[in-house]
Amino acid sequence: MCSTPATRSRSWPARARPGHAAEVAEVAELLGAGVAKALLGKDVLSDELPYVTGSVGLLGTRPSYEMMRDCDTLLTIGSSFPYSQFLPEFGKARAVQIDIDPHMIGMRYPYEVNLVGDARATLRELIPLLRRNEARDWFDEICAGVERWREVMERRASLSADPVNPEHVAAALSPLLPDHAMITADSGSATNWFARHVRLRGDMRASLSGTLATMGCGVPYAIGAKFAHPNRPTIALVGDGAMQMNGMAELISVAKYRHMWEDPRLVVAVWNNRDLNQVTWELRAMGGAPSFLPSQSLPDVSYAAFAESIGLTGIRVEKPEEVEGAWRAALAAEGPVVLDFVTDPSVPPIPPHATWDQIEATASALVKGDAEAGAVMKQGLKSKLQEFLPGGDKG
Ligand SMILES: Cc1ncc(C[n+]2csc(CCOP(=O)(O)OP(=O)(O)O)c2C)c(N)n1
Ligand SMILES: [Mg+2]
Repeated sequence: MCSTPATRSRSWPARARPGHAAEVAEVAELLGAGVAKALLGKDVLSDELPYVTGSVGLLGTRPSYEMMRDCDTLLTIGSSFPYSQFLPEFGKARAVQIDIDPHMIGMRYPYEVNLVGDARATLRELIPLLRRNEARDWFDEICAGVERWREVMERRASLSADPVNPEHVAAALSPLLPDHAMITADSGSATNWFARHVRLRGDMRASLSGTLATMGCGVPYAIGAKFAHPNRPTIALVGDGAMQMNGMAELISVAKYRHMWEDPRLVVAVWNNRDLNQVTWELRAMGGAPSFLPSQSLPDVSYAAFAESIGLTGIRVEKPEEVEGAWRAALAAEGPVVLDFVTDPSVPPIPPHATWDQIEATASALVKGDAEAGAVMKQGLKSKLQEFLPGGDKG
């Protein structure tokens, strides 16, 4: 996606509270800008708005990446998003920052105008000073990129895998999410699928370990969310490594406190891929190192059977066609449910910029004797191919 130099454009990651959504949307519409969100701010603005490009960063979307790359102006609202390689190149965009914390001012980008204040109050004072940008070509391009990305994501999620495509698990949840749902995501490959496939809307809330990216946050965050809002359904998206680290023990707390919650629904969805998969991919993509099975592989534990053993409901899902029904059953249940999705570890979380270097590094890891080489290569190419299909992302 390209903007002409003459096009006045704005893009910004945001970590404002949902209460600021109306002002953020008004500014975007006035300026003909797109909005990218740091992961911790995913619930600030609805993913259903056509100009919301989704998450930004390594776990982000291609439209966010392109918008940051090509914009001529950056407005950052309440964000400490630190990865400057996913912001506009220094000196390329003129930048304005709004943050309530003066320590954040100028930390991540050379901002020309720094406004210390509450996001909503500051935007309210800013809005009357803005003129509507009549040139809508940049805005239209953003919206077209978002639409194209959604189609690519749908196709990726619909690919077959062995046995269940992990992207399909997240994609199937998204349209079923109840209003007022609260979602927590652990740190692992499923964080990618949460970032890219789960579309938040209305007053849904979501959180994860945004700064530390620690494993093990998913289930305890969900328990905390239930205590904060016992009348809202909660869904935790968790890897099997995190379950083995502490999530299974946390289920005992779920069993203990479940009767204190007015809305009984707490769903713990496990991506059971028998692997510390996010790191396996980091090793493959960044270092070109083959996956080292003794440190990466995990025992196949029945999370569903464990749930049943402590009085919760457990459902093991081994076939793609069972995924949607399992989500529906869990979201209609009268108590906490553990969904044990047996997913394929060879589906790659391709980064939003997917350079040839990274593809080559992946390939070289495979040549060096990765145990899953064949399956990985097949799945990676299948996924990448989706971006080049008609209507797909050509960039
Ligand atoms: C406490 C902690 N230890 C290690 C890491 C590094 N790390 C990030 S993701 C990951 C693998 C997570 O495995 P799993 O929970 O099975 O999820 P998957 O990536 O397989 O979906 C590891 C080891 C971390 N972020 N936090
Ligand atoms: Mg795993």
